[in-house]
Amino acid sequence: MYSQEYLQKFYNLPKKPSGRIRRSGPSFTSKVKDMQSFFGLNATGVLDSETLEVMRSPRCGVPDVEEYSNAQGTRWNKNIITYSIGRYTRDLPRSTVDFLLETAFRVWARASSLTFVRMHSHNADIMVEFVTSDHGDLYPFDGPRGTLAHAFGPGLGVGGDTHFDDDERWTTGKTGFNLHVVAAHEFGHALGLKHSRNPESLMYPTYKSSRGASLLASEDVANINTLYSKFSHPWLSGSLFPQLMQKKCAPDLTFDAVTTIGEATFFFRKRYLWIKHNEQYDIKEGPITNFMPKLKTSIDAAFWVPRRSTAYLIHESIFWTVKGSFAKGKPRSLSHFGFPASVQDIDAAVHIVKTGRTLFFIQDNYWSYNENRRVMDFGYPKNISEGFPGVNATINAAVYKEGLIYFFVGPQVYKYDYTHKHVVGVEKANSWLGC
Ligand SMILES: [Ca+2]
Ligand SMILES: [Ca+2]
Ligand SMILES: [Ca+2]
Ligand SMILES: [Zn+2]
Ligand SMILES: [Zn+2]
Repeated sequence: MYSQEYLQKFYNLPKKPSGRIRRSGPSFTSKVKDMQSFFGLNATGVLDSETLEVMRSPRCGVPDVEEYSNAQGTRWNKNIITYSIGRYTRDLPRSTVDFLLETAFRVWARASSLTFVRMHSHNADIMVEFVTSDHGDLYPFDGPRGTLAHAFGPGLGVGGDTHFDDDERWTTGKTGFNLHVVAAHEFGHALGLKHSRNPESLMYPTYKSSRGASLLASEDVANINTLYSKFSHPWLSGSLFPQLMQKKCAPDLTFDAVTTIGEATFFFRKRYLWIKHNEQYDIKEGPITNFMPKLKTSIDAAFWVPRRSTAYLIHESIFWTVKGSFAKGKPRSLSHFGFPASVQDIDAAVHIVKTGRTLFFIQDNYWSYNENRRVMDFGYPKNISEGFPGVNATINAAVYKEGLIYFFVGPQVYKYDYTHKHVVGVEKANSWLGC
């Protein structure tokens, strides 16, 4: 009896262990009415053909009404949300899946102050997986059609996780099911949005293959901004931090710290942050606390160890660890790396993937930390001008990309070939921000 199962799944019709519920019974009829009024049908409580047609439409697996027992959080308490893709579908090439999911996140990023950073980590906030039937949560999929996907609301563990039924045929177009459209809907749930009764809304429960180019209705834009309003533009809510607003294209702009984190690059200056998504032109910016509420200080140096999916953000003699998600605990002391107590300040830090070393720059000197053995290398500190011929200045920030180290010195960046030990180019620091 499909309608009973439908109402149990999506309208909280109680399951009777003794067997079937009478279709003429009061609880069943009232749930049919709930469903009919949700979809704008005549709320007769009778399973007419129109009602059955809606019930047979492919749809999202998230219920249309709240389960009262479910007291999970309704939003993330941060503006940087990380995601990671676990099991892929075979319906599309991996790179296509990557692109469709990334652009589905971008639908929400464009409409809000949220930003999404892709990681390759099991600790990411939103784990995306293609799975079939029973897959480890309490909501097994149902083969072709019916339920297409579901997502958990914000929270720890399974919170935010998004599952696609891989018994569907996932596509980029109007045949099968369009992965971009379904993913954008599910990510709405992963951010804390509920189903909408408005057929124009992206959060309408049943599948629609064609939608406007932006996917979002004005209702969706309003809802995401209501949910995350506290983080949207706090510096506009008064003139509390006008000094935090930065002009990224000022000719003398310098950075305190630069690092990749997942597939994005983070630029820190005082208590301000720019986040540039690699391969994308959109840049998110704002006070650091906007993105990471715990970080109420500036960042002196930062580095990323891809193998551990971990970023280290250093302020004076302490550092924070960002592992997978941006909601991690307390800062630790720099002595963790084996520095003598006299080291209280780091100018710049960079992790070299090729050698497994993290280099710390302090005035004229640098230190080398072995990340594999987790000890400081013997014989350091050394002089920067000896280790890096051509670099004779205090380094503000450093980042490693594709075999090159980029040294930020004042408003300039020295592109450094670490293998051949020489500077191969100089560019303006803020050219990285599209200036
Ligand atoms: Ca999660
Ligand atoms: Ca299905
Ligand atoms: Ca610095
Ligand atoms: Zn949904
Ligand atoms: Zn699931």
